[in-house]
Amino acid sequence: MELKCGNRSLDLSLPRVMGILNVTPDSFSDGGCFNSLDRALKRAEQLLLDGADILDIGGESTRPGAAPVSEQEELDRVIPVVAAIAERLDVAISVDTSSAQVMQASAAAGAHLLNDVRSFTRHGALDVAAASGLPICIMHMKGEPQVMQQAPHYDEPIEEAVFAFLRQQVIRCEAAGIDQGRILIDPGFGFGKSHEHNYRLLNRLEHLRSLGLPVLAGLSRKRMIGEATGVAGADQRLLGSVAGAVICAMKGAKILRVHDVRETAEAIRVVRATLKEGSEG
Ligand code: 8Y7
Repeated sequence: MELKCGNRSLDLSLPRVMGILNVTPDSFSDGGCFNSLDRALKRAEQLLLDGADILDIGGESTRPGAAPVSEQEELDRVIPVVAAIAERLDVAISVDTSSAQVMQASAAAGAHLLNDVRSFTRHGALDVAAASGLPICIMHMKGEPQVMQQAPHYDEPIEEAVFAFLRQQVIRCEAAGIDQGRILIDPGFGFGKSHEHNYRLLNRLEHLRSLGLPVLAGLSRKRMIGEATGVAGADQRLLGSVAGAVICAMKGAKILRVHDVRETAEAIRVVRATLKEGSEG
């Protein structure tokens, strides 16, 4: 299970850790501490030392209720960081964006993976993604971030809705010239989902594997974690988040998108050792 990522390749036979590198001033989880290029690079280096296999760089906050940023602002935040990391560090770079312009500039600056919570539905995004030749991650989301958590409702069981959505998106990607070997799928924890939806999806995560594509999952520090542990505050969700990552990895997720890389990587090493001795590895 090798994912070709431009000039790199990523072995996905066992789960990998993707570290989140936010370059937004309003990002809730790093308090906007890493805005300047220098600080972003330092943070990237640390994430690498901590055990990240991939860095996910994002300049637009997609948390519920977040304000959108202009395309120019996003370019200014993201591209210098992508270019600097591509030049200096030995790590796969993912860019979290919905903008075709940002995707194109990121690919040119040396990115290895395109991660779009809107599944390449914005104008031009799918074509740019196809032309980039890079792998992409498509994710289930219902509604837009500003409104998605207002009473999310599904007429069918959530796992069926997510499965059908992702299958449709895979067909759409293939029609645009992106073959399946370049597609990752993600259930989109927290994106237009209630507590029950999120946990039912987590409980049935292995069902997504029947689409035959590597699964990426992110539940790091999300509300669903705080709701289950009863611990308040996004900065108090470490243990719950690590537990969530371990569950996802045991259920077959190949990439875990997380804030707390050192702790998650340590836990995932136990999962890797376990899976290695089974039929899964
Ligand atoms: C996810 C994501 C976010 C996720 C993928 C947060 C950008 C919200 N969550 N991308 N992005 N999957 N693929 O709390 O779950 O980190 S932003």
